[in-house]
Amino acid sequence: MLEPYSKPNFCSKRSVDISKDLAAVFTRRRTIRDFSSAYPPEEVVLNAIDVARLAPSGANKQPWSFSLIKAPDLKEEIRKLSEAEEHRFYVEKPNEKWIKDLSHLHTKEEKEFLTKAPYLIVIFYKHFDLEEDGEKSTNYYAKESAGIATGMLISALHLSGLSILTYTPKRMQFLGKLLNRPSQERPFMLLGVGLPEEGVQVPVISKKSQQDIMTTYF
Ligand code: IYR
Repeated sequence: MLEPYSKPNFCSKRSVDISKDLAAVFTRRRTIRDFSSAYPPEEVVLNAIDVARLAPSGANKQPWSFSLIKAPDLKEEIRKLSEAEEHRFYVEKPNEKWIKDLSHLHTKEEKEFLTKAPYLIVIFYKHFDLEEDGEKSTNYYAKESAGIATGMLISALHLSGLSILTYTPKRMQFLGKLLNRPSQERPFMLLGVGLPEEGVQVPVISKKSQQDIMTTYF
């Protein structure tokens, strides 16, 4: 079935202005590792997840789920299991090259943000859905789709004035178990969400220029 498309308003000059403004706004997006314990309104986070839900996906299967966590005991548990995983990553089975590549970011095995950030969001992807009769219904490009939805979520949070930390412990199956997710859901990423701690500092990094990352075929 088809229906008329209610298209967004388009005006050349305005579009150019908006695209310029967005580039400036996103230049100021930075990963924050130290969160203030202040709670921004829950509604902002819920609205951002409402934006993510609208992302395009393979065959419109929407192969994702979002767990929004505020409960302190659950955050404690996530931190405990994450730090055990990070201990393995940094100390027990260190990959020296990987750790060297991270050194400029000042990451470490302690993950205070998991208990300090007011909200944690875990994004899951699903290669299939389970119908009520137990039949499997295949999803397509599940990881790519979850990636697009996560990008839209991060953008919506940033445009709403919140900061985030993208977190992916090397093995993160424990998140599905802890959050009681059905077995077809695989953790994709965890986001710490909130406001930056007063006086927070971020690593000096540079981004590749458009010239570095784009080839034109006009
Ligand atoms: N999971 C570890 C290591 C880590 C890996 C990547 I790739 C990063 O961009 C940052 C950190 C940690 O969170 O410390």
